Amino acid sequence: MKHPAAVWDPRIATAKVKDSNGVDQIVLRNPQGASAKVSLQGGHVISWRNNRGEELLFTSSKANVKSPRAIRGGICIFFPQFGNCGPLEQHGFARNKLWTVDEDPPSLPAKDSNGKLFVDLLLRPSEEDLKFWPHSFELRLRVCLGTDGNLTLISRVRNMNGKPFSFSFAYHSYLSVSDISEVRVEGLETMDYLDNLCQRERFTEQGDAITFESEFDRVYLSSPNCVAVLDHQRKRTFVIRKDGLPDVVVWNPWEKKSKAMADMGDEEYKQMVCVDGAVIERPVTLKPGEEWTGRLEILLVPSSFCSGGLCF
Ligand code: TA6
Repeated sequence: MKHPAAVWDPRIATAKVKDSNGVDQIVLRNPQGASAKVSLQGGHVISWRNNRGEELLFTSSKANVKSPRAIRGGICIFFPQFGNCGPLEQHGFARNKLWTVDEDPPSLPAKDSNGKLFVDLLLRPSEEDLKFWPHSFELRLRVCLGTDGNLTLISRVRNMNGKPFSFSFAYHSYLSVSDISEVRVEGLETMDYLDNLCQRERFTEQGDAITFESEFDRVYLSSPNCVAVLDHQRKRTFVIRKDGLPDVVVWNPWEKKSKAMADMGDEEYKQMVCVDGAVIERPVTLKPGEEWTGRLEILLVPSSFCSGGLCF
């Protein structure tokens, strides 16, 4: 199934620019001044700014922008696997591939019926991909920027194969925070989780909200469709709404791991937290011709708004 038809409005301030490697990036900018930028390298959202021009996604100052591999920051897609098993690269190949703009019209950013700006990207497997993962698919990513500055990512995976296949998926989202020690994640209380720091052993979250005081790497299972990331120092909250994405990954590498990562500054772990809408525990299985959709919306609100029932 294709995305609904859209109207191309040439007056909208959108642009196609090239990065230092000559790869196209699509910029969406709404009339209020909020913007989002997505690279065809990886279908990677590399920037999301509010109408004051503040960057809302973390990107490391040491991110390797010369490499064709995913940069450390923004929002990238893990597909068709989460983690590192079998012949595929860690978290699958989608984030390391060159995507195209979906040429089924419009070929440039456009507006949907709700006034959201969007661009559609497409990934099909290369011959090389098929050697390691022999399943023909189409992965479509719609990146939308609302009039309110909300960022929405809608992915569709279609089975173009003669046989069923299964996959995992995550929107690996680096949120920019003032100081990780001042951050709380709400909405995952009492959830079961797999702890990646304990060989994926299963535990149940006991505490109140999640807070951070050391390395953190968990997959919360069958979680509610809304999670809030409160940044006390900035007095603002990221509200993450999701659909088709039952699991939530929460990750902060903390100091020791950051120091071991070539593309991360030693102290930069303080300014980020990854909260990923994902499908991990029970991979999606698609029969021939079937399609799956996973939708993630992130909005930023003053923290005082959060108790007003945006989520819970
Ligand atoms: O749980 C998130 C995670 O799998 C972490 O273990 C960490 O490795 C992170 O993703 C980033 O992975 P990357 O391959 O981008 O270094």
